[in-house]
Amino acid sequence: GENGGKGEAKQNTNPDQKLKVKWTEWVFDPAEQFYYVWLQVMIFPVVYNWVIIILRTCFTAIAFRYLPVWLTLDYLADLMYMVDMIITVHTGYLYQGILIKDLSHLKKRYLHSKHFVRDLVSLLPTDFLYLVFGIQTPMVRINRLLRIPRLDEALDRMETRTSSPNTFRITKLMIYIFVLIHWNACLYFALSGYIGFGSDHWVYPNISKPEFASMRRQYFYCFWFSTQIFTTVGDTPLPKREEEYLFMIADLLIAVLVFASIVGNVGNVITSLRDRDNVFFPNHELVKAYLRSHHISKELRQRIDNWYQHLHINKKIMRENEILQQLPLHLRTEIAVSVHLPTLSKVTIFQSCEKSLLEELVLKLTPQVFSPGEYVCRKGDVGHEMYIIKEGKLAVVADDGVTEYAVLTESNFFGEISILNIKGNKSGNRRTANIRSIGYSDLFSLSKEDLTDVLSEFPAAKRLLEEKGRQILTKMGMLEENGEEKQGEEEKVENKINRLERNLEILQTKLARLMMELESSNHKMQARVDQLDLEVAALENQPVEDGEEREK
Ligand code: PCG
Repeated sequence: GENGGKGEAKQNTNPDQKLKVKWTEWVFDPAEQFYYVWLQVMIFPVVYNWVIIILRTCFTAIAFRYLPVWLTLDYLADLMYMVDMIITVHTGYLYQGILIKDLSHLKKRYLHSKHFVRDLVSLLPTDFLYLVFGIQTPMVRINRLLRIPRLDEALDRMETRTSSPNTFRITKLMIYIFVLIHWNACLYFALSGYIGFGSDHWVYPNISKPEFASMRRQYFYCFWFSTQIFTTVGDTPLPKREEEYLFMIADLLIAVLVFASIVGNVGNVITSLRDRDNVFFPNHELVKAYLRSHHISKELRQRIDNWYQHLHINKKIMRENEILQQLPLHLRTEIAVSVHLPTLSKVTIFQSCEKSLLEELVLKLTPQVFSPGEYVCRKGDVGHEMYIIKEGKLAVVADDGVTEYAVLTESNFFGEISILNIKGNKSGNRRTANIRSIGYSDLFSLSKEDLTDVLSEFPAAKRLLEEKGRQILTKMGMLEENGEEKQGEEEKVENKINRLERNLEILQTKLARLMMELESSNHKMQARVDQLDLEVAALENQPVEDGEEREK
């Protein structure tokens, strides 16, 4: 009872006993490999019973010929059923995320569950009924079929673990259909025997004919017969008797379901494959339709097609952020770190950075692919992001579009100058150079906001980046030095004007908001005053009459 259970639980926590836990007291974690393997082992006895019991019931010749084999396998399966029950008792479960390992509790839970009843019934020694019906009735073991949920559990687990779930699903479906056809074949043979073998064209031919006597022929013929019905591809002989009609009607109804489930499942697989592609790669069809409807020039359409083609051929995954969205942040970080950190840590500037900075950065990277000849940024544009080169070559080109100042390659970065707000940068937030992709290039972009966010927490990295930017600027003579005070002055004034303009804008917005507020409170006041007026009038009405009378 309750007390006994608690007593046992206390004994378990006794340190002496803890050291040498008897194997009978072992509790398995259902997430463990052992449990998974056991579930797979249990597939065999369950499938064995599902296939063989009906076979022996209907094909009596097969049942008799291999009787010793069947009996051995029967009791082996029973043994496994028994072990399975023991393992079920010894399987812990999660309560508030913690594995319950208290054996007495687990026992009580199992004994009170529906599963226990089902498991027990499926193992009742109904074989004793052989004494009544004789050994030729394997049907008495029909209760063994009740262990099917174990098979479901095993297959479910396999489906979540397998690396090719679609193949697995189709295989599972085919096996189910095979078992169904097998049952039907057995029933067909039994019905034929009942009606009389060879008594008409529909039933199984006369088994005394040597051609149809062999057991293999008997089984294969029946299997072929029911395959024909269930796949609705072959011609089946017309039934002659009422029993045959009923059998065929039932079969054809089942065949509809079988056919529908095959079509449905295969359709699902195809859809899921297409969905996978759609998630991995942006949807080309939609874009194509859009371009067509807007009469985009052929040349541009060609470039876009090429871009898509490049993504597909080289398996570039653009939407990784979307795909991984469903994972919790820490897992996403881990994945991003293991996928992109190698690239990021090759970038010289980040090599000296702390790991935590890289981990923060890595989540904010957006992959981008540029086609040959495309400009990533143009001189004079406002900079919104910087880029890290994962793969490919890009040229820093002069305004003429031909002269190349420098070539940037793998694990370089660019575009940082215009977003860093380097003091004395004459071009402010404008790009200082044109960058053109030479071939296809794989870049990571990092937005200004994200970079500023991250760098504000890592001032050392910020200084490094700024230093490099300043070097480039000095080289190009675009850094405001003391010697160029006049120009600096101009710049300063310009900056000031810019700032003032921005302030003015902000003030204007504020003013507009205030005006709105004023207006609305005005309305409210007006309404209130009206209300008060009414109330005063209502109050005054009587006293005023009194007063008038008094005056009179
Ligand atoms: P940004 O934002 O001005 O955009 C163009 C980028 O080109 C610039 O930042 C630098 O990161 C990068 N770059 C690489 N080499 C050079 C160079 O020699 N001169 C200039 N101006 N930019 C360069």
